[in-house]
Amino acid sequence: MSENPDSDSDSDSDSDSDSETASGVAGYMQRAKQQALQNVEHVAEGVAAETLSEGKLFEIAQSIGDARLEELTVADTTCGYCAVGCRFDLYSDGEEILAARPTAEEDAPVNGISTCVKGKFGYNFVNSDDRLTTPLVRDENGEFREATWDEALARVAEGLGEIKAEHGGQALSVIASSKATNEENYLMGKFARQVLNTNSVDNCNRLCHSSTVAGLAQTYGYGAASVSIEDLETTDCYLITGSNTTEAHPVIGTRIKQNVRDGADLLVFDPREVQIAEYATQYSRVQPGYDAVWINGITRYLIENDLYDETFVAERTTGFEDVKEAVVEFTPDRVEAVTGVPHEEIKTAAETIAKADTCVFGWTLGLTEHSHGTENVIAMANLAAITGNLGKPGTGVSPFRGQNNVQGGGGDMGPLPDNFPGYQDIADDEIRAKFEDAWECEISPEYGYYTTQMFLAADDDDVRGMYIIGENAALSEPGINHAGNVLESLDFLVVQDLFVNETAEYADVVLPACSFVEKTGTFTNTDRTVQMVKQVMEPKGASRPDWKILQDLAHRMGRDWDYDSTAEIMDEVNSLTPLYGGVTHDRVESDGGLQWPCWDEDHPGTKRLYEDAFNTEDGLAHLQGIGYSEPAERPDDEYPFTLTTGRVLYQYHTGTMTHREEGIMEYTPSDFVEIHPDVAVNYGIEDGDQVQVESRRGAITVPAQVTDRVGRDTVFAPIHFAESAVNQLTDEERLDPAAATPEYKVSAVRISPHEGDSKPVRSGDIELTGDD
Ligand SMILES: Nc1nc2c(c(=O)[nH]1)N[C@H]1C(S)=C(S)[C@@H](COP(=O)(O)OP(=O)(O)OC[C@H]3O[C@@H](n4cnc5c(=O)[nH]c(N)nc54)[C@H](O)[C@@H]3O)O[C@H]1N2
Ligand SMILES: Nc1nc2c(c(=O)[nH]1)N[C@H]1C(S)=C(S)[C@@H](COP(=O)(O)OP(=O)(O)OC[C@H]3O[C@@H](n4cnc5c(=O)[nH]c(N)nc54)[C@H](O)[C@@H]3O)O[C@H]1N2
Ligand code: SF4
Ligand SMILES: [Mo]
Repeated sequence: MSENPDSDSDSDSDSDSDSETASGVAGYMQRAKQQALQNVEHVAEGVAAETLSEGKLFEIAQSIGDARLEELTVADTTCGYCAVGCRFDLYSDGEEILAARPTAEEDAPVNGISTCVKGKFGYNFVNSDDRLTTPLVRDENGEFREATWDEALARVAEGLGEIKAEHGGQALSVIASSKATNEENYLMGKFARQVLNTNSVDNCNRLCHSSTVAGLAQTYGYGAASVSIEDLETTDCYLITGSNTTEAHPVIGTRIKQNVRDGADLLVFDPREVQIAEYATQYSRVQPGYDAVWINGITRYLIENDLYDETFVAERTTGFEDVKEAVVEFTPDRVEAVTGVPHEEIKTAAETIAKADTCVFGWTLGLTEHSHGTENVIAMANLAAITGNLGKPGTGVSPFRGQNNVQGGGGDMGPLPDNFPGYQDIADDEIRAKFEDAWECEISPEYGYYTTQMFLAADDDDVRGMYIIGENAALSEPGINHAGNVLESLDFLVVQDLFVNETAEYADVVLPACSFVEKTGTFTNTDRTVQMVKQVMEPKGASRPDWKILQDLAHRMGRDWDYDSTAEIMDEVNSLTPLYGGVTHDRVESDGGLQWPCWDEDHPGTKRLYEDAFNTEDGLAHLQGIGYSEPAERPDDEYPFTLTTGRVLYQYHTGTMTHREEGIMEYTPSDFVEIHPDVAVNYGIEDGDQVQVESRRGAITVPAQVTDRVGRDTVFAPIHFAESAVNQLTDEERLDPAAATPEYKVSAVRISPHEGDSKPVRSGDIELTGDD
């Protein structure tokens, strides 16, 4: 074996000097990181999508030497960051994760040998010094002290139990975790209903794609992507909107770019000229918050010019006349005045889609995180249906899902106020009876609170206690000045996490959970593929997998749970959830992933939805006319800019995982605000200057990134740092009426050089309605 892998690696020769001290496997990650950083200087996305996908770093890994690897534990597992669902082998020496290397290609249906920088390097958090290794309870002075599991669980059972006894179970709520496995999320829903007697259980999907789920469920029947990754790789045309694909779903971004290089058309609509736009056949800058308007504009053009698929509409849909009538008002002039998209671009987009044999409609949060996100999604669903782009190879709708397991854990497993696992309605008597029977409890037919509503209900004492599992609500909820007050004033709060995150600071008891490398179960990715997650390390300290913690708590609160493994939990899921009827661990393992619906043991799983019928009673897609909509808060003289918020490639959400990664922190040490160069000149702001961004709810100060990626009337800030938590600026009350999603993508703000006055230096020069 090679003790000094540098000698047989030609790809990282520039990074040797600092790594001479570290040899063998320990040096591998160090050298690979240095190499990544060199590439980072080059182009941020390059490392993720190009270098790694070319397998360059994997070649270095080869040089670790097989003999040495035998001393390590290895597990073929699924990435715990985003919902692309990349698979790879993780190597551990028992203390930390040493390397991620490609697994057998047939076992990695989505990524093959590619990963992004997070899946490849983002593991320092697992063994970081501040990992929670014991339970914590508040002492008499209000400080945390370490406690035994026995004491901590007793405190939780007592704290939650008292509220339940005094105010009823509905005064309690649970936030489940889309970071955790399917099996664990199934138990979170069961725990809420059976043990706590509340339907108020929800998760981060509420802050994310719940408007997608609502919009697609209403029109097609399933609130999920209809496509397989194969369709994404082979389609002739993409319409992508509100998705920073190369940064938020890098491996999918790479697939799309490859297909575009091979000749596919790519239409991108986004207020920011994000990197995927550089590859587009046409990029259209849109005014944030008016997506249904330009989508309806395209639909109108197609109908007026007879460019829609009449056969598909006649045979497979209802509601076409309603759509036809609704889009009449979206004339070219109106669309351009409202959204900034010129008629020429609407026309080209419509004609490109009509001409293409197949088209995929891809979107993410730019479409959903609005006070009318569900309407945006329905407008998109109408467009996909009238062009006949459903149920055939290379066609379909593809909302790129967010957290690693938000499709499965955040939806399919039913930790939801209105649905049991498999989207079975809790208000349906027959279905409720099935679960009451299986879980031996009574369940109210009344829906519980959605996450965003839980925080509002707490103002009226309708929620008094919360159990928050793997969710950093103190930073990720909208309007966190309000959310913080709620967390502070709860009668009882228990947080179950890997760290004392900002939410745990408010807790009465903190329970230490394990990360995905320390447990076994399944995740479901963005194309509905259920994949295995395998333990490669022992739990750090006294931390425990979420399912074991829930089981212990259920025991203490009078329920006799007796699962020996997550496979057993999945057996219970199979028996109660038709969609997952045949999704057993054995099948998932031997098939290398299984896509739902998978009705029974013999069913092969479903690559593509709606090949024969939609999931509605009559089997048809139910189209609905969508009228004009606009953001709930619009810019005005006082707050003249639209703030939109989101992500960067190297960071993940509130940073609990990525902030512990030195290389990542060197590259993205803080949040920032993107400001158009003309605006910067007017305000006397230079690149890197501190800028105050202020809304009606709060203010943050961040460095300026002067760039024409944004238009002149829009500013953009990421969501990754507590010091500059952008959710101080967003609004907790303006929610989508169907899905209760907040309007993270539009807030009215003003900007000023820090410590300066808020008036532009040369006021009046800014064209507020202008576009590039
Ligand atoms: N690196 C990284 N990857 C991640 C995550 C992460 O934190 N870091 N998080 C994961 C999660 S949970 C999710 S949900 C996904 C999110 O994935 P994305 O939704 O792609 O991420 P955002 O950065 O929120 O980007 C939203 C996009 O919408 C655009 N946009 C803003 N406002 C509007 C609008 O009004 N209309 C339109 N059409 N577009 C608009 C923005 O310019 C941006 O391109 O990413 C997942 N992947
Ligand atoms: N302004 C603005 N706000 C947003 C968004 C936006 O675009 N703009 N996006 C929204 C979206 S889409 C999302 S998904 C949310 C994300 O918001 P959150 O879900 O709150 O963000 P994370 O930082 O991913 O928090 C996950 C937590 O789970 C812990 N964890 C990781 N693995 C495990 C595990 O296996 N078990 C347990 N118990 N804990 C674990 C981590 O330590 C971390 O504390 O943010 C939302 N907030
Ligand atoms: S693209 Fe997503 S799933 Fe794949 S390695 Fe990166 S974070 Fe993990
Ligand atoms: Mo998300």
